Parts: sequence; structure tokens; C-alpha cells
Amino acid sequence: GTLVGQFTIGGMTCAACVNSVEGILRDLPGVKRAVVALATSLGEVEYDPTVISKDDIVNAIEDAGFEASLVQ
Ligand code: 9UX
Repeated sequence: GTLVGQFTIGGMTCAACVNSVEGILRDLPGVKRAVVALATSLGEVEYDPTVISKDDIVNAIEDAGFEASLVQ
């Protein structure tokens, strides 16, 4: 099965940032779908929790130079 996680992503200032973050997320093992919105700084990620965790997703975004946190 899959879960959907919502993340606040900081540091995105143009549309290319959004494409970059979406590409990073979609390349992660276990990620099925990723949509990022510049206006709201929100990312929604559908993922397989047996392959990747929410913390792994946060770390991948931060490794790319953006800030990320889980939305409760
Ligand atoms: Mo736009 Mo984002 O020129 O890292 S790509 S600010």
C-alpha cells in the first residue's frame, strides 16, 4: 500500500526550484507521486512506507539545499 505525506518546503523561490524538488522526490525509491506548489510551499508525496519513511523524504529535500518539515 501507499501513504500520502504532506511537507512544508522552504527556500523555493522560482518555478525551477519546484521542478527540481519534484524531480528529487520522484527519483527516490518508494516514491510513487510528488506534487509541489510554489505558492503554498507545500509538497504532497505518495510513497510506499515499506521502502521509504517520511524522515527519509525530509532528509532528501534538505540534502538538496531546501528546508523541509512534516505537516501534521
Ligand atoms: Mo530559481 Mo531555485 O532561478 O533553487 S531554481 S531560485
